[in-house]
Amino acid sequence: MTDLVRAETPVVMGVLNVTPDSFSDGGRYADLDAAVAHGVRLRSDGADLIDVGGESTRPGADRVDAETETARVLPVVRELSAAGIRVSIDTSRARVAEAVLAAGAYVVNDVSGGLADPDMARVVRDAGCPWVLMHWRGHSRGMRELATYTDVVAEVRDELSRRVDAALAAGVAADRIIVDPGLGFAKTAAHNWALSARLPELVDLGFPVLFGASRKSYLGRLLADPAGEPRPTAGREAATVATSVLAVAAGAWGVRVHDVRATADALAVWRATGSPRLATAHGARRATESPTEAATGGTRRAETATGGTRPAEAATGTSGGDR
Ligand code: PMM
Repeated sequence: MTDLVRAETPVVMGVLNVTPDSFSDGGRYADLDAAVAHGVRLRSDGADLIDVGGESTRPGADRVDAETETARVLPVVRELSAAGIRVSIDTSRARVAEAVLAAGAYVVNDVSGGLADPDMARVVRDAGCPWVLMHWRGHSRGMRELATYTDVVAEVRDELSRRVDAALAAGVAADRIIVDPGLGFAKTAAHNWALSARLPELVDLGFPVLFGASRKSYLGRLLADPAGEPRPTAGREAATVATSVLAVAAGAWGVRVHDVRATADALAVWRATGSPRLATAHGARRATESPTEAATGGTRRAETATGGTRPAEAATGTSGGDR
């Protein structure tokens, strides 16, 4: 099998949450057959990797214990892997990762970037598997209070760089590491837009960058109705596709999405057009325009309709409970 970390074409990771409470697909794939069938479908829609998660990370979510998490994900990973489908395990627990790697998982997707469980680096090093180190500042319950930055892009970059150093010091090979800005994790909508706009600064770290905007609440806020009501998750697909293609054009290695077909189709168009790259963030944006201003541009229509400021607030506010 080809090494996905070195893939030359953008990697599409399809989301498969076997949880009762994830913000977009929670409760839909709790049954094993339904979960496996959905994973197979995501694969045939064009996913390179199926990201199986057994614990919701939505803001404010309570944790489940390791046994419950393992019981949710293990049979799904086993069946998908046996069918020759590459699976990543979305966990921040070493015990869960170890059990699921033994059942055939290919990648560990750790939303805590190795911070939540000190044993994770050993498990990953011994398995020799790719490890997604996502930017994280704390568990879901308290993450809203941790969304304070002076320069979010510089700080995310520095904090990710420290996680990479810790992984390397623990013996993880450099060519197994993937980084991720962690959109919506201790980030407001304005922080997410800044990270999108200045993604090349994270690409400059020299590691593949995974980008996970799919259906997140900042897209719902951008597309708020004239009364300022965020667009529900089901209506955020076109915005997801747009942010994902822009991320790839800015140098992202891969994207993590719920609707694989839509993003895979859009990336096929991007490739057929010669895989155009955006100019660097610094050159591409007008010097006077902040990422937040750029983000609120999409709500101008709604602002005109209401004459108020609520849509702009919606575009810059803290991520809500649906992430
Ligand atoms: N987002 C969620 C979960 N896991 N993993 C990575 N690497 N990056 C992300 O942005 C990310 C993630 C959010 O929850 P969801 O599974 O309901 O989309």
